[in-house]
Parts: sequence; C-alpha cells; structure tokens
Amino acid sequence: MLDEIVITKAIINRYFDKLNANLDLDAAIVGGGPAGLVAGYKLAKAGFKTALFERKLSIGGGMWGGGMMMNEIVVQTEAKRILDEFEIPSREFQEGYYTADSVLTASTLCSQAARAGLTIFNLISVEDVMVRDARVTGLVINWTAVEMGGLHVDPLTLRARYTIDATGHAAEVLNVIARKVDARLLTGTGAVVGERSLWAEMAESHTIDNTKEAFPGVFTAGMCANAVFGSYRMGPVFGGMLLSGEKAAELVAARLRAEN
Ligand code: 48F
Repeated sequence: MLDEIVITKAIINRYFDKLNANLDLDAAIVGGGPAGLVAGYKLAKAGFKTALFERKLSIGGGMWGGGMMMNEIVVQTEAKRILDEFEIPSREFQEGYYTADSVLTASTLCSQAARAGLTIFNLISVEDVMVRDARVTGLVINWTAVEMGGLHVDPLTLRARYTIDATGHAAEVLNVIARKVDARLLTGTGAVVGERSLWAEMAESHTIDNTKEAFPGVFTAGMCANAVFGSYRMGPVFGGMLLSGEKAAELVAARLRAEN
C-alpha cells in the first residue's frame, strides 16, 4: 500500500540531504551544457567534490537541437576521443568531420557525469557571487522559478573553492563579477570583451586558448570563454566545447591538488 506522505517525505528528505551535502564544494560548475558537463564529469571522476547548477529543467544546454533544430552535431577529429571516452557513437561524414545524434550525446554526457559522481541541480540559477580578498569564494543561488516569476525572494549561498563559468554565450558569472565587483577581470580590457560573429575554425581553437582563469577563483569553459576573452562563435561544431570542458577541469584540478 503506497502512502503519499511517505513519498513526499522521501523526496523532501533526499533532496535536502543532497543540497546540504553540496554547500561546501571543491568546484562549482554553473551551466549544464556540453562544456560544463565534461568539466563536471572529469572533476568528479578525479575525486573532487563537484556540483553543477543549471537554470533550466533540462540539462544539455544548446546541444539538443543540433544545428537549426536538426538534431545532429558535428565534432572534429581532435575531440572524437572524448565522444569515444563517453561511449557516444559517432560516424565519419568526411575526413576530419564526425557526426553524432544530439539527443544521444546530451543525454549520455549527463548520465555519465552523474554516474561519475557529479551532483546536478537543475532549476537553480546562479545570480551572484561572494568575493573575499579579491577572490570568488562562493555562489549566490535561487530557484529559477523565483527568477522567472520576478518574485522578491532573497537567495541562498554556497561555498566553492573554484567556480567554472560554463553559462555559454551569456557568460553570466563573469558578467555579474564585471558589473558588481570593483576589480578588473583577467582579460585584455579588464572587462568582458564580448563575443564576435561566426567563424568556426578560429572559434574552435580560441575556445581552448580562452579556457583559463578569468577572475581569481573563476575559470571559463565553453562558449563563455570566447564571450569573455573576445573571440568568435562557432555554430553547431561541438569539439571545442568538449575539449574546453576537459581543459577547465584539468586547470581546476591542478590548483586543488597544489593546495591540498
Ligand atoms: O549554452 P550552453 O550549451 O553552453 P556551452 O557548454 O555550449 C555552447 C553550445 O551549446 C553552443 C555553441 C557551440 O557550438 O555555440 O551554443 O558553452 O549551456 C549553458 C547552460 O548554462 C545555463 C543555460 O541554461 C545553459 O543550459 N545557464 C546560463 N546562465 C545560468 C545557467 C545561470 N546564471 N545559472 C544557472 N545556469
């Protein structure tokens, strides 16, 4: 016999245990697109306490719809090994170009990251940061429903030794830092430089170069890297997103190891 109140208690208790256990993190990842998911997978697999916060109901960011809602993605040779590592089937289209089903890719990245130990919170938006001694030390979070409803409800906070801004084109974490913190970003101008128009070849290599610390304690990943440091967008070629997520995780892991 099923008791509805037991079902309710099970959800409430399990969820709040999970939230409570993730208020003091080695790494917080903001944004559950391809870059954030690969970064989270790698850090969790390496044994770091890592959680990912995603505004939307679904995890996967801009991957589900492939290009113009045609649900296939393209990945170049350099990043195919990451599809292989996640056991995502891909097919060679012509030399140097592989395709994968975008639904299978998004769902597999999500599933493998969670299985590797990444805790994923959907429906939570990061709206601000905490800064101490000119370094980001934590995030300010709220329910997306509060944001959507325009409700006047104060947020809550969590501590993170490192943050990865994987919020895509919007670069939301670094934009809030640029707006609110009286300090320069680690970019050429000291501000968010801004995204340029579409040039796949340049964008893909720059996205890796631009995956780095953009403010003390905050690393870029994915499209955010080019938005912050001022480079091109790439459209539906996703290798750079996967490689950038991997690089962001390696940089953060190296810092965490050096401090431990
Ligand atoms: O946009 P998104 O997929 O970022 P990405 O991993 O990949 C970019 C590609 O999808 C594509 C591209 C490459 O070909 O140009 O656009 O860099 O995923 C970013 C995720 O971050 C969430 C947002 O809902 C999306 O799922 N997000 C954005 N701002 C916040 C956030 C926020 N403040 N709090 C929580 N989640």
